[in-house]
Amino acid sequence: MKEPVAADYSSAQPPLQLLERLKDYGQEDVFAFWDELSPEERLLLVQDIQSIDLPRIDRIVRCSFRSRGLPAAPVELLPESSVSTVEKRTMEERERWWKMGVKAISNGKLGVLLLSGGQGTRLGSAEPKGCFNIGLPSGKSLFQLQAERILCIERLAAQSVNEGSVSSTRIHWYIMTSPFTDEPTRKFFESHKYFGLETDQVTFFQQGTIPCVSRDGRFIMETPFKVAKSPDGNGGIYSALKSSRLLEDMAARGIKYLDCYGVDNALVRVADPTFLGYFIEKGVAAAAKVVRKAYPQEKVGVFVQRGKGGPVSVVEYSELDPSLASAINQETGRLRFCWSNVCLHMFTLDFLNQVADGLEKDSVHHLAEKNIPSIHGHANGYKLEQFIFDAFPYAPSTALFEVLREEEFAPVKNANGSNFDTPDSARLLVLRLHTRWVVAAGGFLTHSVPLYATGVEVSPLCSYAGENLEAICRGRTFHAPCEIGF
Ligand code: UD2
Repeated sequence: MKEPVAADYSSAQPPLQLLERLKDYGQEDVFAFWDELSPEERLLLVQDIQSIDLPRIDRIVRCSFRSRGLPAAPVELLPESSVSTVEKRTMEERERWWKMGVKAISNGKLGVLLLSGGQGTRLGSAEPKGCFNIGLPSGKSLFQLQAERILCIERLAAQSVNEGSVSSTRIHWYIMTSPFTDEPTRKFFESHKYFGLETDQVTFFQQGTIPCVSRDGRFIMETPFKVAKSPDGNGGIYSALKSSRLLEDMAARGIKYLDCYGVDNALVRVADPTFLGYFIEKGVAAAAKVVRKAYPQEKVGVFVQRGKGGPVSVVEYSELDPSLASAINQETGRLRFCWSNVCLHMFTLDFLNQVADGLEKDSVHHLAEKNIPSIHGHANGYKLEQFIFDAFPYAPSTALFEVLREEEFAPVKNANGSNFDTPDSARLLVLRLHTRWVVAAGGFLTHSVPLYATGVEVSPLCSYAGENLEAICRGRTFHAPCEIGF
């Protein structure tokens, strides 16, 4: 069939067949400005509408609006048994899990999934968050820190298998972008030569977008010839993995487990062997690292049970009743809902295959009430998105693995000057942790600024979690701030 051209749209009427289809879904208003559009703009509008899977989007909008009106299953506390806590963890268990994880990685069983489609709006940066430099002595971006942690694990895995020699353990890194972050992310990796990774061990793929809708479910127009759209949430990963056929790619590479995390965490332990070993030993389909919630209003999801004995789920901070967020356990004096989601997940590939179908069939998306830029100024409407943790209720078995906030969770969310989760707060968390590593390995520090505001940075190429630092640090004095690298 011949591709349409602008000249095809010089007639006064919109294409009848397309108009009828839009009427089937109550979206004929997208043609409201047809008469005022040039033939070129009319072509762009037709192409924009044809890029939208109308039956699928209609199903998502209807299911999501309907679901909003239904009573949600009551929120119950997690049974204590569902969380592996730090205080109950023995050194023997940690060593066993680390060895199991390293072995699985050296056998090519682990893939890494990075969620990097979000925009850095709250950070005040136009660049993808992974490009952000939080001000460490090395000046490394979040992407570089994460790439070097992968390189470090590859080296440790190779050494573990062939004592001394370095075989080619390769971890495949799947990076989900959005239309907002895809091009700048690819360019950033190319300009930094993939931070020392092989180009063929990194796969970029885009998540989908969904039209923004008004309170009565109608598409909002960003311009007279363009429907307003937004990324479909980090839970868009499931449909994106399916449509890009990357689940087959993972199977072809022999990958069985996927470590899935958010880009905006300066302390993220990418491809963490301990977490992987725990996950394999538990034999579950889905797992998450959790930290104890710091304060009621902290912008983190919390793990709950949906109904007595119901599935493990996450209630996002934007959807948690404030009274539940502040509820205190009278015996311990701690927050009742204290196990925070920190966007650090592990899934089996089998489960990813199952859940992609389940989530698609159910189609329910979260409705985020927003002011949407439109032809009528900022329109009151909804962005529709799925969350990565919407998968948990579909999991036949789950496990939660507590980690220490000061070791593994340094969110980079807000611009410096904000109260929480800024580049400065993340930088200090990294410097304080690494300074503890160096002192524990026998190093000394001198500092020209107060120690609480500085420290040393340990390159991920030297150490993943503080190991193997004796040879570099013992008896040496480091002047903070500085990077300890190769
Ligand atoms: C996320 C978690 C929240 C808590 C918090 C901790 C979700 C849904 N919520 O909240 O429970 O763990 O982080 O810091 O995970 N992203 C995409 N595509 C999108 C939207 C986001 O890839 O369409 C990525 C984004 O690049 C980031 C991660 O998902 O890596 C978290 O996204 P966010 O910063 O929008 O989530 P936030 O901070 O509201």
